[in-house]
Amino acid sequence: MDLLPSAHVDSFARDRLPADHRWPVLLPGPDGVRYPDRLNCASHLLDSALAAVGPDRRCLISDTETWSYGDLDRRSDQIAEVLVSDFGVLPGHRVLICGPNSPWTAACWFGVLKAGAVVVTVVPVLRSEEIATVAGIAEVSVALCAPGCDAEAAAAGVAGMRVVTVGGPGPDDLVHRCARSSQRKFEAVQTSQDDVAMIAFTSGTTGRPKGCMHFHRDVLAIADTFAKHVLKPTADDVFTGSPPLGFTFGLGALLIFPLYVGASTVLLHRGSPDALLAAVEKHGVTVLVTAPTAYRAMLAMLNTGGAASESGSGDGARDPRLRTLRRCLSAGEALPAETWRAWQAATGVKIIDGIGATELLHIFISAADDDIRPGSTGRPVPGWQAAILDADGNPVPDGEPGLLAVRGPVGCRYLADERQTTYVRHGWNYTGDTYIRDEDGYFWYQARSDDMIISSGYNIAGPEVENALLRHPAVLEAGVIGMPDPDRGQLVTAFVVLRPDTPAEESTAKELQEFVKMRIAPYKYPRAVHFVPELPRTATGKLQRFRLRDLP
Ligand code: 3UK
Repeated sequence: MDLLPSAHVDSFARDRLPADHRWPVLLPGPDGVRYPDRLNCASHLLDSALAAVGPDRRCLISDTETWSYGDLDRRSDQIAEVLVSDFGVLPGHRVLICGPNSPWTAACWFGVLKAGAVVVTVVPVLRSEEIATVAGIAEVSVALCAPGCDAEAAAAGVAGMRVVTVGGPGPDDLVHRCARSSQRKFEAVQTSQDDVAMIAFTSGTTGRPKGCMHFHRDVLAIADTFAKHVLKPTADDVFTGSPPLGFTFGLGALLIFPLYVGASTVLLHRGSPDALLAAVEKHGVTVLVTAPTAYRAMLAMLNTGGAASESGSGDGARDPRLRTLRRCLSAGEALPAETWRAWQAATGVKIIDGIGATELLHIFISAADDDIRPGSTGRPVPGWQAAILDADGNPVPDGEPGLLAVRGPVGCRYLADERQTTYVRHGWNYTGDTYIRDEDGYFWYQARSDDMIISSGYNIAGPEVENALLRHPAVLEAGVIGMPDPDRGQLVTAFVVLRPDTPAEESTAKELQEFVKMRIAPYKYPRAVHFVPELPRTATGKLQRFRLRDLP
């Protein structure tokens, strides 16, 4: 791969890129977008926004404070200066950021990049052992930690890693250091567009985390593809949502995309469904970003006279608290048609579903407005290509299930990891999902490829059974897996969270089984049904199907 001259003094990241022949094919962005050779994505984003909307425009909002674009620019300059002068951070060094969604966490992201360093993001709930793994792989020199995360980071005991609190009481705290720093403008390091800007660790449900390396230009490419062509935000939008800034879904949708157009973003410490509803009302939110489970949980809380179940379709009464909502985005897991319809009935808003991956930074298949086909993820985002292939790289005919393969302006580059050869094959990124493409070019999610259930010789996609269960009004959440079975190989087994007023008894299980048989091919019905108080989920909200096996 011909890379431009690097501005990194420490070449750690570039030295650990996969060998040339292991890269996927990269496509130029849509509309002939070309990025300058020297590009710092942080200063580029901020300078463009400042030029477009001015320094006084509100940018980051939390429950206690509001920062303008000028505030964010100034404080991220100070952070960069403190990193360089107090901690000796050099271009190319790795700086870990661990904190809840907040203006200071966002400012750290910009400050680290302005200093030319590489951001390593993690979700704030990580424990010391997990931090130790990630910080060890990325050889982190400084960890910027919100109070609450600093103890875990210190306990991680990573050699050579200095832990600095952000928003703590001591005089060594980053916020205090910033207040003491010179008020001069920090000249952002003029990185190369293909210098590594960030290392994002996969939220993968099993195994050792993989560090995904993304360039400065990649950060802009996700805005120039998905945000510009599908989400289409404007400067008047107010964003909020639940995904952490340490997860690329949240980083893109709650920080990059609003700043790309000069909009504002409400950063919530806790993005629980009730907190989201409250924030939408309090701040007049127009763009809401969260995962399918949270949309279902919010539906159960809305004042719409129960428009959420199958019977209550059509335009029910709309909850006045959500009247400012203009756009809703869902990713992380498949969005069932039923959830989509219930949300539209309750709010009037058509949720934009989109599949993204940490390896590819953000969303590459999606649809908005009248292009949406409920239950389908959508079509390739402009700038991206998607295909259904078999393991040898041959195309699978439309209408038949196969492996989802994609390529676009961003590609998978694991940090020194052999699993690169599993994710990237034949020049394509294989996401690990089984999909069907229909003759209109729409992509329909089936299951994670390793989650396909094989029972008595039939292939059954767990999510299809889950979606059928979710259509029953008594079902809040459902997870379906294949349990080992001597007769059938695997037994379709459902784990169900019931609404509080429904009895967890044999008759309910029978009713759910009959309900599923009436809606999808009867051989797919769950032969075993277990009622559980909640489903196991990752820090990023994904159902951990492998953990269901240990539940009964
Ligand atoms: C699954 C979906 C069906 C799918 C992510 C938006 O989820 C993100 O990244 P991860 O690395 O996981 C990737 C995997 O998650 N998935 C995500 N979205 C959907 N499945 N429909 C969807 N809409 O298995 C994929 O391979 O945690 C999502 C933006 C950035 C992200 N990192």
